[in-house]
Amino acid sequence: MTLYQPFLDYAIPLITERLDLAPYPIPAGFEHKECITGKGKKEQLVVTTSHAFKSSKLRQIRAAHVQGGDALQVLNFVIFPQINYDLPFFGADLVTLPGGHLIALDMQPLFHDVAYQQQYSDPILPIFNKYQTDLPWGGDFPEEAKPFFSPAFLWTRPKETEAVQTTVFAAFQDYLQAYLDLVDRAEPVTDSQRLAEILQAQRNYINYRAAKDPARGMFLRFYGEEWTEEYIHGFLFDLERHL
Ligand code: DBV
Repeated sequence: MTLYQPFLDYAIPLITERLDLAPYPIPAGFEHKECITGKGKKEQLVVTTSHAFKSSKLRQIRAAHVQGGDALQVLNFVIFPQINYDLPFFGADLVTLPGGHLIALDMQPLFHDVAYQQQYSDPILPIFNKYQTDLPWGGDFPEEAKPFFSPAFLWTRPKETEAVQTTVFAAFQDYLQAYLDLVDRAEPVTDSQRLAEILQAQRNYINYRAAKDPARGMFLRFYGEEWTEEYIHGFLFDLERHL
């Protein structure tokens, strides 16, 4: 089973069609990594693949896809805008573990003022509302992560795999399309004060995610410390390396 492959198979052609896409370099050793976990009958191949692109308005569009059998499927898909745009991040964390499914989808904001919400959250709220009944709030959520999410944050723990394949997949498509609509409308920022605020907000977000990556433990177990830390800082959340 590869639960999230259809999500990638949807996203990559869509961004190819809608953006002036170019490849984004993936450091050697990170395009494809595998290991075998467990012993005897529990032996399981775990494959992690990476995908990355950029466009004139988007600094990095990247996906990390972990495939390790029925009880381990992850697609973490994040879009980091160029630092001269005040666009939110597109953040999708689609996680299937032995304990169940955990889904996070959002346009993660740089700022929290009313004007920013009107521009970047309000257009998403109708989509969010459309899925609220079928994909209700998932409960327990780290307090310190709250500043990084918008009012349209879809956080849910579907009981059925079928709900992931149908409703979550539809929500992912709607959120990604709506994000690309925001990108279409975005104009570059030139005010130096505003540019400094954008850079600070991007660094806060990316440094938080690199520091608190919930996948760190999993990657450490599979691939060791050196690979994991370089993957996190040199690919998944790499802004500091490119300033
Ligand atoms: N999460 C990532 C990356 C992943 C990834 C790069 C490549 O940011 C996977 C893989 N997320 C992943 C895994 C788990 C989670 C959980 C494997 C399960 C961890 C475990 O239970 O062992 C949203 N993701 C989570 C959780 C949240 C998120 C809230 C629950 C774990 C927890 O309580 O911390 N997405 C995540 C998050 C931000 C975000 C915290 C913050 C800005 O954008």
